Amino acid sequence: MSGISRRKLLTTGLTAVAGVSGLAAAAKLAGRDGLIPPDAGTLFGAGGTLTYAAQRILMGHAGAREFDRRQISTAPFANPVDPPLDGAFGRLQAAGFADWRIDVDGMVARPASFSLAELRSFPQRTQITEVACEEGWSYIAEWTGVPLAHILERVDTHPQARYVLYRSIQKDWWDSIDMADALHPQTILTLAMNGTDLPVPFGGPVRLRLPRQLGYKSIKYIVRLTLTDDLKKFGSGLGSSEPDLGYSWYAGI
Ligand SMILES: Nc1nc2c(c(=O)[nH]1)N[C@H]1C(S)=C(S)[C@@H](COP(=O)(O)O)O[C@H]1N2
Ligand SMILES: [Mo]
Repeated sequence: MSGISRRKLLTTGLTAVAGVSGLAAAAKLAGRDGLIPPDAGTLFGAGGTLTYAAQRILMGHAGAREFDRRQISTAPFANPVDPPLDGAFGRLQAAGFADWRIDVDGMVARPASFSLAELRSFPQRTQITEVACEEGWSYIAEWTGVPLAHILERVDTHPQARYVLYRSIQKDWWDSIDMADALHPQTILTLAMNGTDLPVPFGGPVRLRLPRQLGYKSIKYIVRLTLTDDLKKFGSGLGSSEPDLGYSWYAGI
């Protein structure tokens, strides 16, 4: 899709949601680079562009719904990971994840590498939120971890950084979010679930939980965070591994 027709589509969609009075402001905002997702030119990106711009403009920093303790699912569903975990993961697991590290690099003043013990010593947030899978199931659990915003503050993110790329030990799984999601208080590097260490099937020892977006953006087994201003430099340039599988980069709910 060309830039012009994409912008027209975006403007049309925003008219419907923003109303005529807000149109001029909405079109101006949507035309800014930040509201065109990296996969906008793909089949799945077209719908995502409308949702992304509309949600950013209309909802700003609204949070995902949080639930009561009694709403926690008694039988949460762990989607089997694909591909299965390999020997390198097994060796780290056998050592109680003592050598697990999350490296933080890219557009930061102080690149760093954090152990799980260090992550546990940072301020924690606990929240009861839902994992909603694009395939239709969902469950509610209590998640505890370090807000990603805290990590970004520690490494002193450059003001020019626009995205956080996050990678799993499973090389096929990586993704990225914009700074609005990265700095949102509900975006946490999750270390515990329902009061115990995060179980491996749910992404333990550490998973990025992003309750404002669909389940596939909550990548398990995080080993690296990279701050960037240009997603085209990574993979096939679409911002994550999922567009290649047919999932849109932006999956706001
Ligand atoms: N590393 C990794 N992260 C992953 C996956 C995966 O296979 N590997 N699957 C994703 C998909 S498609 C979904 S729907 C959710 C499933 O989360 P759950 O197992 O907690 O239900 O995890 C996401 N994170
Ligand atoms: Mo999924």
